[in-house]
Amino acid sequence: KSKGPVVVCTWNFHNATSKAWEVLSSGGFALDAVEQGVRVEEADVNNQTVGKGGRPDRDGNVTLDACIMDKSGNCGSVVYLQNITHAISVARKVMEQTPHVMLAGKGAEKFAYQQGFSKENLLTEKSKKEWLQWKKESKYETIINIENHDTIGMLAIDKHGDISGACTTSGMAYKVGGRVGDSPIIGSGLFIDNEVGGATATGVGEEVIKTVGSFLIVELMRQGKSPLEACKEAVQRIVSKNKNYKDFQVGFLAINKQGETASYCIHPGFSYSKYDINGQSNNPSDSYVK
Ligand code: SD4
Repeated sequence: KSKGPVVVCTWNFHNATSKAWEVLSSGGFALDAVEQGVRVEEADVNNQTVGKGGRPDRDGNVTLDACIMDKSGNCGSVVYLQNITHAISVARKVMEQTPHVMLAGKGAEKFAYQQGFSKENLLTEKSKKEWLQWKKESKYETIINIENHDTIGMLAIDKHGDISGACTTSGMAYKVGGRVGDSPIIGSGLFIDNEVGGATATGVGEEVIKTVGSFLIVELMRQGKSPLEACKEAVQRIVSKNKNYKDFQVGFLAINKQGETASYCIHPGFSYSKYDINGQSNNPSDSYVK
């Protein structure tokens, strides 16, 4: 049993863990905490990797991926969602209001409007300007630790000891139209098993999908590994399968049922934000490449 509530999220998204802690410290559920937490970043137009203000695909469309998973193993996901800021809340509606797990594109958007979400333009002037600049050369490359923050994946344990998680992103900047990353894929960008723990991922989603990273980490913890050992082994798996690992970043974050947390990544620069009874902290991640 864990020692009280705790929340962690990828990168130094301290506003997000603060919001989640508000929910947890007043006795709220982990599921509400992670949804409320990541919504902070979705709404922040200065965060160009999540929600509103996110960088577009190469055609200039901002397309969002998100998923959420609760203590009972229920999950909801949206992929290639356009014109809606809070993809995570649409994912939660998919989980709670439909018999399905995943909705894509136009169908997801239509469902969101039916659920009362409003249509918004997600492409800010800043992101539009940068995209137009990028178009001049149209060179697609993934930038390691882009501005030191990207996808937000969040894991929380509430006062009942129950675990939930959420993950939301605008994906890789200037991706091919239609591209979906790991973030909305249950088992890749996020996985929760309330008996064991949870894990979430950030970085180049293709590499995470190929090794089903978050599921792998939870299964390794089930076998007795600590969160750190499990994250390390998942990074090791990617590195051993792809000789180009020097060119891309992947970072994993995990929590176990006892409330122990850890992260590990390929390249230095990744960190995670944590909030528990001891307050808030930024936790730099150990990395495979030193
Ligand atoms: C993805 N892992 O879509 C996500 C987020 C990302 O740089 O863009 N990371 O692959």
